[in-house]
Amino acid sequence: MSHLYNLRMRADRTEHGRSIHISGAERICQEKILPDLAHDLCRRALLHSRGKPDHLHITANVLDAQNILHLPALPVTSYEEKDVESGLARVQALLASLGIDVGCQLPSLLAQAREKRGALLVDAHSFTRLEKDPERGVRASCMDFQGTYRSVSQKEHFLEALILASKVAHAPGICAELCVSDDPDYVTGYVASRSLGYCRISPLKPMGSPYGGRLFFYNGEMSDLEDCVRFLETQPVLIDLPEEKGAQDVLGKNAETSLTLTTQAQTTTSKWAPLAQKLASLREQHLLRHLDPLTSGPGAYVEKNDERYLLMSSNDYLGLANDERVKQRAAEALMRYGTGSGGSRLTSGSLCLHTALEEELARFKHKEACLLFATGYQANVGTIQALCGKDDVIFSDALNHASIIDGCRLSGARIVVYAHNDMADLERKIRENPAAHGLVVSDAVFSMDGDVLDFPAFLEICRRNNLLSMVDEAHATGVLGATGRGIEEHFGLEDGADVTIGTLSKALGSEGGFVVGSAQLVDYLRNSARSFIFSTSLSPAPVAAALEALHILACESTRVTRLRDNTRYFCETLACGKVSPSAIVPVMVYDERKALRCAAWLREHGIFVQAIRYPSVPRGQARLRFAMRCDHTREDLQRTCALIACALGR
Ligand code: WAQ
Ligand code: MG
Repeated sequence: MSHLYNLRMRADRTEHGRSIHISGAERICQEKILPDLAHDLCRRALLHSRGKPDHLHITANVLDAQNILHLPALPVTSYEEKDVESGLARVQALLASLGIDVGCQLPSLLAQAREKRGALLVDAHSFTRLEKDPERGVRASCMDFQGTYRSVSQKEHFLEALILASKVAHAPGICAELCVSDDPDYVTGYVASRSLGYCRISPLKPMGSPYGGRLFFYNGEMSDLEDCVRFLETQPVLIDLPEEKGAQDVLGKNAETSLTLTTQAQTTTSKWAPLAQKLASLREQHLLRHLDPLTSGPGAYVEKNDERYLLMSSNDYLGLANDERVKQRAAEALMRYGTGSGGSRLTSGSLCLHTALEEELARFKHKEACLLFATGYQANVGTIQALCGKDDVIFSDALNHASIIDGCRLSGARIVVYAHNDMADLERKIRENPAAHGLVVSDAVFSMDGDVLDFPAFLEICRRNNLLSMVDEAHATGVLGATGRGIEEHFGLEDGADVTIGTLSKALGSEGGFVVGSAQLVDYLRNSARSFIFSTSLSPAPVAAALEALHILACESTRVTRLRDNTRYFCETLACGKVSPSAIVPVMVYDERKALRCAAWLREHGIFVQAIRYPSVPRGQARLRFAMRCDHTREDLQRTCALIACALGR
C-alpha cells in the first residue's frame, strides 16, 4: 500500500555564529512522487534569493491517512496599494475590523517577527507573546492542497501562503493572521481570517528588504492554547482549492490571476486579465518594479521622509541640478515666459531661449548646429528613425542604451549587433553585411559598465567603410575631457562623429536631449525627426537652466576635475583593479538576489544605490551601480567603500 508523507525542507546559513533562515517549505505527497518533490525543494533552497544555505535539511514522515482534515481555501481579495505606508494602513484597517487594534504597535510587532523561523503567537488584545520558544516562534506545519503533483522548484508565494493561511484560520482560538514575505524581492503580504478571507496586500515593505514575518493573533482561552499550537504544528490538513476554477487552472501557471480575478473588486474586469496576468508573472519572477520616491532634490545627500542618505546613484554628476544660480535662472525664465511652451517647435512652441541654447550647445560641442529634443530618449529615437529606413543596415553595439535600440527598431532598418566595444567584430560584421547606406551607432560611455568607446578606431572604421557614425554622449558630456566637452576632447581629436547625441538631464542638471552635427544634418532632422516634430517643445525653465549650467561649466572646469578625482579616489579605495574612465563605477555582484540584498543593506546603512538586474543587464550580471558626483567628500567616499566591503562580504 502506498503511504502518504509529510515532506519538509529547511535551509539555513550560519553567519557570525548565528543561524540565518533561508527557506522552508513542506508538502504532503504520495510515496511515489516523494523523490521528485524532494529534488524540487532542494533546488529551491539552493536558488533562494536570501543566498546559499550551508545547511539543508529534508525530512519525510508518514502520515495517518485517516486523520487528515479537509478544509476549504479562504476566498481571496487583492489590494494594490500605492506605497508601503498605505499597505500598512490597510493592514491596520483590516485587523481593526476584526477588533484587533494594533494602532502604533504594528511596526514593533513586525520588528519582533523579523528573522524568526516561525510565527509569533500573540494575544489579540494585549499583544503579549504566547510562544513557548520565542526564538523559534510557532510553525504551521503538515498542510498542502488537495491535488496532483507538479514541479515546484520556484516558490509559488501565493499558493503556498493561501494553503498555510487556510489552515491557520481554522485553528482553534486563532482570530487573524498577518504575514509579510521575507524574500527581498517579494513585497506582498496578507491579512487572513475566516471572516475576512485571504486579503493580499502589496506592497508591505520596500523592494529589496529582507525583513518579513508572521503573526498569529490568539483570542481563545489560555487553557486551550496548547490545543491551538498542536493543531497548527501537527494536524494534517489538505486544502480544497475552489472547485469552480477547475483544478488545472488553479494549479497552472496563472494560479494567481485565476483566483484573484474572481474576487469582488474585479468580477467585471476580465478585459484587464492579460495585464493582471503579466503583473502576476513579474511578481512571481521577482521582477516587479516599484517606485522609490525621495522627499528632496538631488545633492550629495538626499532625504526620504526623515531619513538622510548619501546619494551614490545620481546622474547629476556636477551637482548643477540644485545649484542656486541654475535655479535662479530657471525661476526667472519661468516667471517671464510661463510654465509651458504651449506648442511644438514647428508651431508656436519655439522661443528665443530654445535657439539661444541650441547655439550655445553647438559652440560647446564644436559643431555647426544643434537641435533640441524633449528628452534624450526622443533624440535617439527621432534621429535614428529619420536617418535610416528599411533598405539600410545599422551596426549597433551590444550594450547600447534602450533608446538607441528602440530607434533602430522604429527605423525598420536591418539591425546588426556587434560585440561590445569590439572594433574587430565591428569590422567583421561590416564585411559580412555590405550596405549601400548604413549607420554605426554607439554610446560614448556605456551606462551600466562605465567604460568608454574606442572612439578613434570607431571613427576610422566608419570612415573607411563610408558609413555614417553616431555617438551618444549622454554620460560623456560634462564628464569626459578636461573641460567636460566629451569624448572628442577625451581622445584629443579635432573631429568627431557625423551625428552626436547629448542630454541636458545628466551633468547639465536640467532635462531634454539634443543632436549636434552639420547644419545640413540639423536642417534635415528638423524636417523629418518625428519625435521632434510631434512633441511639445521643452518648457522655458529647463532651457534656461541648461543655459546657465553650460555657462557655469565653462567658468568652473574644476567641477569636472573634482569629479574625476573623486572617481579615481573611489576606485582606488575600493581596490577594484581599475579606475573607471567615466563617473560610473559598477561593483559586480553577479547574483541578482545577492545584489538586491547588498543594496538593501547599504540603504539601511545610509547609502542610496541601486541594484541593477536583468533586463537592464544580462542575467547573472547583476551589480551595484555607483555614480560619482563632484560634491562628494573624501569621507563620504571612504565610508561608502568600507560599507561596500562589508555588504559584499556578508
Ligand atoms: N509557520 C509559521 N511561520 C512561518 C512559516 C510557517 N510554516 N513559514 C514561514 N514563516 C514565517 C517566517 O518568519 C518567515 O520569515 C515569514 O513567515 C515569511 O515567510 O502573493 O512568502 O515564506 O498572496 O517568506 C505572502 C503573500 C507571501 C503571498 C508569504 O512568506 C501572495 C511568504 P515567507
Ligand atoms: Mg520567504
